[in-house]
Amino acid sequence: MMKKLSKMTATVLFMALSSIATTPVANAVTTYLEPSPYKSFDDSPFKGGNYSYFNLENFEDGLLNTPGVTASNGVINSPSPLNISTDSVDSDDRVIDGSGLNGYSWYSANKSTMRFSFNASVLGALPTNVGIVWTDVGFSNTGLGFGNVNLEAFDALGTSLGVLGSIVGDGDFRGQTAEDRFFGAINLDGISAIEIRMLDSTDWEVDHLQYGRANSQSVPEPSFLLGLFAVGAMGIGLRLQCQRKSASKIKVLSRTPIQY
Ligand SMILES: [Ca+2]
Ligand SMILES: [Ca+2]
Ligand SMILES: [Ca+2]
Ligand SMILES: [Ca+2]
Repeated sequence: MMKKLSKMTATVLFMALSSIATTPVANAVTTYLEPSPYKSFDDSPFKGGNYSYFNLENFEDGLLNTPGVTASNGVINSPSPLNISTDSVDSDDRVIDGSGLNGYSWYSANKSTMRFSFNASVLGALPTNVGIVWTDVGFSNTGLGFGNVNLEAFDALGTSLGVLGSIVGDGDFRGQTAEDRFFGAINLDGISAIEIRMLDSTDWEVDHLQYGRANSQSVPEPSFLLGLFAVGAMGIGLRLQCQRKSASKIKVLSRTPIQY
């Protein structure tokens, strides 16, 4: 009888450990990157990372057509002699000269919110790193050319992963680029959507939507597994409790290189 119970306990423990070792850790910490100046993809905090895929939509073909993403709102803003408000990322017109007038951007078109949703089936898995460059605001309740930007990311179930907010703008609705800012979020469990909002305006632009899946192991360390054998099943409960507690953890980083 005693032998039978021990065998059963060992089997349960083995199954629990197998499950933990092969399932990504749930509720990873979300890191929001503090808005940073951006004149070309060279300024992206995501550049140089190790990804299983990475897509950059700069709208220069006049389309939102990178794989696995759809937008709730927005239209293409094209360069033209008559359109003095187009505000692309500076480098997209092939010269970093303080102007984005001759590139393409994505315009809010009378909306305060733009939601970009990612399709895990098309992409293979949800992106872990998502960023977008805010490039301009025109009319705003805060004042012409100024406003408040919020970035909110959502997990695979559509639950909010927190909000990053910042006042932006240079007081001008034309194509200057010094005020352009990168907003980004990282969550190793995957991001199903982002919303970028200007609740004080419906007249604003973004560019360089970028999203990739980082190649990073998110399974427990071998030392953790060894410790678990020592303390038995009670250790599993404690570990899972710790993971649940970390769900609400959000970090905001200033612009630092991301290492994977
Ligand atoms: Ca495109
Ligand atoms: Ca330029
Ligand atoms: Ca562009
Ligand atoms: Ca700008």
